[in-house]
Amino acid sequence: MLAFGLVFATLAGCDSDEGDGTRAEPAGQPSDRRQSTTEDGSAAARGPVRLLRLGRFDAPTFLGAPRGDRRRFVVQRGGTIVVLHGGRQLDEPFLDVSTNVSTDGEGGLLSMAFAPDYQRSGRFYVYYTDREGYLQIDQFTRSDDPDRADPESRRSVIRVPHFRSNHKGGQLQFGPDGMLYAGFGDGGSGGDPDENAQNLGRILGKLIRIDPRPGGGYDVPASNPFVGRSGARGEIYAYGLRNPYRFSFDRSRGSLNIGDVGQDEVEEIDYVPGRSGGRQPRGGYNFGWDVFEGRDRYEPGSAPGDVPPVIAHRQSAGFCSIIGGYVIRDPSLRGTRYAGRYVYGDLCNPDLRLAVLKRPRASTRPSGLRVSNLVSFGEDGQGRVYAVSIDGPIYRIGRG
Ligand SMILES: [Ca+2]
Ligand SMILES: [Ca+2]
Repeated sequence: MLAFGLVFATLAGCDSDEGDGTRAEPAGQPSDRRQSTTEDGSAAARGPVRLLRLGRFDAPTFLGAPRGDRRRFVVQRGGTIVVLHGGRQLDEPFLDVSTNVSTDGEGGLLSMAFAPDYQRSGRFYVYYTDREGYLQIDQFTRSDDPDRADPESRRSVIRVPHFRSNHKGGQLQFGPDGMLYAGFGDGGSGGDPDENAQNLGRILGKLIRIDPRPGGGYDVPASNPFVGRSGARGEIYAYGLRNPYRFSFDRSRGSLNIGDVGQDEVEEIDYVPGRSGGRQPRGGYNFGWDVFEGRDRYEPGSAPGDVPPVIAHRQSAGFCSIIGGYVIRDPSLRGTRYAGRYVYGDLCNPDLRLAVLKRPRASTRPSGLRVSNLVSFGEDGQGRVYAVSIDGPIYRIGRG
């Protein structure tokens, strides 16, 4: 297994993938206005699908935006979030929590999520590893300036002790139901030594589903699958996960898609179809770790109701840390082979892959697009999808 943190710390040299963008961009000029013309140019709207370079950032880990908003927000590992208007990056960050953030191991500021009612409430959430060894989710509120958060508005939502350097989780997503979902790794090291992932009494190795309170903290929705079960944490939505570093909901059909980073052999994608009306699955799933790694038996024991992955890639084939992505619902990609496909990748294997998700097994193939040191995907307010490299560049998957 290749540790995520080691790769984070290893900046690759010149990246030939950058030639896939429509323009070469001088290094260190992320706010080059000409890029916005290129990246958003309507003249290119009917061209082939390619990687359109958005810019270069400081160890970016995620990209997001409020629903319907035309801006893009880039999360940077050290603790800042920057705003782009068109292709132009504003000088002042939207938020700077770098004094709270630790970048040890696989840590850092790892993602953000905007409340579904963000236009009215101004509330958003960030996920980071703090300097005391905790996984921390905070709520902040926009200031009177729409391009700046109010740094004084911080409210802690949840704080989870996690004292090893790896398997920090890191994803926040609002579901189709308006609830906040977060992914926590199993506690780190290897082989889940604390046996967290199969233990419903612990919150590590899980996806959780919570309803944040405006004043801080959260409520557990009564509809959560383990509410009322003796010895189980009511927050848990799914379990048996090793490091669900990236997961998403299909914004059209509500399906749950998880990239669960493997141990020494297998990287996997987990998939549960949504319900009618684009609603998310009910929850309660056991994705098998650490009784199973992919479809392989890993440790003795039982994993009741194990839901095996729909895609498994062996590390012997060049995979090391799978990076879950999104089902592409970008209207500008209608009629292309990207529409309705799930895009995902891997930190070590530069091929971005496209899958038709279905149970029990999905079909998958390389897209032809390649990004080195892929660390995340992102989806903006229009449903456009991006690939993020920890080396700095972010690309939109678009026509140009
Ligand atoms: Ca174990
Ligand atoms: Ca699994």
